[in-house]
Amino acid sequence: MTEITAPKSPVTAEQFADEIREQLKYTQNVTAEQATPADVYVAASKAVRNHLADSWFKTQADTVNGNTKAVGYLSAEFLMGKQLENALLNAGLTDQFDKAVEALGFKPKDIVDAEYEPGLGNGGLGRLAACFIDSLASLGVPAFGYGIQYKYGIFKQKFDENGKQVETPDYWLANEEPWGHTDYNRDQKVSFGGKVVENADGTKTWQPAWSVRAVPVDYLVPGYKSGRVNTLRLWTAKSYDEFDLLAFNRSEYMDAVAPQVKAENISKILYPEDSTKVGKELRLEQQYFFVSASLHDAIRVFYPGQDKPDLTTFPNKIVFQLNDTHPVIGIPELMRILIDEYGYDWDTAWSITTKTFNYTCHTLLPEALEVWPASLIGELLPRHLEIIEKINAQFEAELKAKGVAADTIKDMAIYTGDAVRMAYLATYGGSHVNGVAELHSQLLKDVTLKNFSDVYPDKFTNVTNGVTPRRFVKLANPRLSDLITEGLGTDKWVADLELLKGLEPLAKDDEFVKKFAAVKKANKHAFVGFAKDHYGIDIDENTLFNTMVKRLHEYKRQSLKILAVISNYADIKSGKVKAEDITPRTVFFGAKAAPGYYLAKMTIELINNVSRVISSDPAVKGKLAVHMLPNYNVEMAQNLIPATELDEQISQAGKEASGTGNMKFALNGALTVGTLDGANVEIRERVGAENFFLFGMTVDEVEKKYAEGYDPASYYEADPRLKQAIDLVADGTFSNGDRNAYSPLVADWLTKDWFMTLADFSAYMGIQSEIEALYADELEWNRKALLNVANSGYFSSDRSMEDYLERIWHTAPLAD
Ligand code: B1N
Repeated sequence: MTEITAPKSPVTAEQFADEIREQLKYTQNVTAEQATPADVYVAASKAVRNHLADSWFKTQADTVNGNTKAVGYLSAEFLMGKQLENALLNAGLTDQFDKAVEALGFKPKDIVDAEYEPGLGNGGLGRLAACFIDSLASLGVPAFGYGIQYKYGIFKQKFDENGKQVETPDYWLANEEPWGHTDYNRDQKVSFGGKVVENADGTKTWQPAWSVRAVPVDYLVPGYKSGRVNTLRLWTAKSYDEFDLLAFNRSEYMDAVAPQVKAENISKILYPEDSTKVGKELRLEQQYFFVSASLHDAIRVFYPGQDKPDLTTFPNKIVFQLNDTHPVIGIPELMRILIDEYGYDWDTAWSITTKTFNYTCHTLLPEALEVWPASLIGELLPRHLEIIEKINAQFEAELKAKGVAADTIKDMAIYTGDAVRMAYLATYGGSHVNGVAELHSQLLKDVTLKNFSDVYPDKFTNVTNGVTPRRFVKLANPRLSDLITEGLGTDKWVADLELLKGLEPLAKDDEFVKKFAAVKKANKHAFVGFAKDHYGIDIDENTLFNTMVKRLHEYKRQSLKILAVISNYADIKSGKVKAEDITPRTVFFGAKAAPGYYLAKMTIELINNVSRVISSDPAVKGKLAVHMLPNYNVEMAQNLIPATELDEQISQAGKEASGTGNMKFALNGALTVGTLDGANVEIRERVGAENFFLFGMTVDEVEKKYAEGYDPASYYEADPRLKQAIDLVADGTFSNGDRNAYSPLVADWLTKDWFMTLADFSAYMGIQSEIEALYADELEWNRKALLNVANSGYFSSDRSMEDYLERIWHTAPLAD
């Protein structure tokens, strides 16, 4: 039946329309006349995929045969965002698509919108992985992303009538998903449980109790105009035992499918925790599942058809990056593969393994570093626990030989007897450890991993995060993109973001600054339409658009922002600020809270109720509005960031490892109000202190205050505005008179306030007058915003990848 012909390249719009028609007819089985936008979306996606196929095959062949080492990015999360528009851009097919779709009688936007966003990540860490693989393909570096194709992604967030977060399952595969190709013939077996037996010759054999079938689903990762297409290989778990016939015959139907359910559970759901402690058996199963399958897959790819490959060359073929501790079980797994499956001795295996892995740490919160109970590893992966014990013994001997003191050695234990510390295992078992912004990497060396940095100083390095300019400027902000291209006289900046520096002189040109201001205005207008369509809300576009979007966490301090909003509200309502002194503002929040994170969920409820009270109060109409937008995701980011004028990056100093939203906002011409935390520090350095609203305690000041003994209530007593804001939360103003509604939150602020929201409140309020004074001068505001764009080219993920290539991976793009 199928009669798809090979795509012609370069393709005309007419040919592309024919290809879509062909897909409609032969794979969707509808005529162009019957087709809906959803049909055309699938058909067009498949047509694009076909266009990429030859480049994909060639990239694979060059990856295996070339003399450039590949990169394996091991990550439990890849938060890809919608694929079609990005694939069209990178493949150079956008114009043909637009015309072809119009010729078929559709609007391109309706087709692109028909895609359902895959939410296979929680936030920054997952989105970073997606930006990195885009950049690697764009640079022409051979790379594999390896992860899990979760059946359910990050939950969909709704709010109930009381403003509480309600999570609903994200069944993103409900309809045909044209991008992933399930490759049943490249499956891997992954085993669990059982016991280890010692053979007569002293070797060990693991006799597992059960196995699952890891089936890869391949996604193409097209580089931007690079002609290269890499692979994102996401594993899905299937059962070997379709069902248990014996049980079935006894008509115990539920029991009969039990093995299948158990196996398929492994890739069923993404853990919705973000930088918090998880530690669940299923999570360890997930981690081992994708890492074991990926390592075996790499051996299959690089040593095709070889029963006895020379794996001493493995580190020359591929280098694996461990995206946080989630894939760190890969270290003992590679040891096991080398020793038990391929017969290498311990020392050879260790030498191969340490050369193969590197570790990126994404946090500073000690509780977020994964620690697994040894009993759990012993039950699920008994052979790995033995290997970990042996790694630990070798490590201790090495430390002893280096003269490290006995208690320090104890503090540094990878295996404590009860638990396995995955960050320590990763640090010892790999070649390099990096943090994700300069300040973060420094704090890793000075605090979190200090002992390790003392003993192995050369392992430690920094690579500051970045974001892909393709998705977050070119696609998200077409108006700004056109203006940049006009200003620079070239569109080469899309692949070479440092070229934005060329805009700097234009900040002196008032006419250009006005054009820049007009772009922001148009983006605001467009977002008003988007918000009306998606959330049914009315937004006044003649207000300062002020945004705080990110996961909800105490350390990120959404509390600080909402207390400031409450204080503004009170001041406007009481007439304390005169009407002519008010800068009308619309404050946008977007944030998902982990379902079990009590205070985070209560903060969402508070924001929703502050929003409700403010929007129904005529006294502040046109002056202040607050919106908690539901279900913050990549699509919302692409629409909201270009429309934002003021971005909030107000975490407690020393807690946000990097942040990547901060980079996206600066690149899209928002000014930042922020603390000296994470990559804010580097953004401020680059865009200029005069173009950044800095406030709040530094890391050192925070440390000092903790040491002195922090008393939040003293700040409440000392600042009447803070007292008033907290009192309004406590007295039921935002809970229909119910004084208990937020008492846990209020009690936490006044007695614990672990992240010192109260201590930074006065400084945060203080900076607002500066913000508002500047905003009153439209030209000056936009000049500064343009300087943010001009000086943020460094924050391209292309630059991050170049840093990894040079400092960690020691590899290079494929030759043409
Ligand atoms: O990783 C981002 C950084 O920009 C952010 O500052 C950082 O908070 C974020 C457990 C995490 N750190 N740790 C996680 C995610 C999921 C999970 O299950 C931890 N995410 C970050 C990119 O470097």
